[in-house]
Amino acid sequence: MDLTLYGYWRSSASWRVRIALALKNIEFNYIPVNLLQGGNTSAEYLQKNPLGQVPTFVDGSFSLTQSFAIIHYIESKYPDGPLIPANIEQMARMWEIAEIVNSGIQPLQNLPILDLAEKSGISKKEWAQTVINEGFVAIEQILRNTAGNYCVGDQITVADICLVPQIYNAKRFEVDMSAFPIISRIGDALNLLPAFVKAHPDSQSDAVIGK
Ligand SMILES: N[C@@H](CCC(=O)N[C@@H](CS)C(=O)NCC(=O)O)C(=O)O
Repeated sequence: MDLTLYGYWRSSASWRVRIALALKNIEFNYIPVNLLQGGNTSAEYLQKNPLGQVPTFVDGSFSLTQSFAIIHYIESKYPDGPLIPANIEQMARMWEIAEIVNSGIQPLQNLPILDLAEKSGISKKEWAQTVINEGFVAIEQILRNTAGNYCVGDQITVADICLVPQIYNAKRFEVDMSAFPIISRIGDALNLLPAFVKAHPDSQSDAVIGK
């Protein structure tokens, strides 16, 4: 097997790539990078990922970082079971939702930012709840017009791939999900699907259950 994913069980960006691979039934080697023990800042790992983040995806001699770039690559190389709608308006809407998570929420609730917030006197929980709530209010509003079974109609897309890990984080930080009925309904439906079960943090070799 020539495909390798460097990830961390509870990293939402790694989780997105795992979901994409699972939905397309693509097998890969999984190499855990322990973020809590600084595995992402070792000299060896920084050669693969200069930002010192996960995921990193390696296909033979081709190495790639950034979950969206990786998912694009996977989608282009393995087009069966498309994760991006063919309809351009739906595609644009999908990226709109995905980017709210990717740019508007996830980077702001990353470990180093949570540490900074705490040093500035705002608890990690309050900070995370604020940024997740703001993003989810926007997404819930968009979903009122776009959702079918999933975020954009009935096709599972990159928007759903981003949403599921973000809901997990929202629950970790005790965000009141009753304000987000469509997000909750879609998340519940997706979490029952075998690909999402396979990609879940608790199913990974580096999972620390009960944390
Ligand atoms: N935009 C990047 C985000 C990657 C990212 O934020 N990874 C986090 C885990 S979800 C990470 O490695 N954090 C460790 C750190 O920043 O020290 C992507 O989509 O791949």
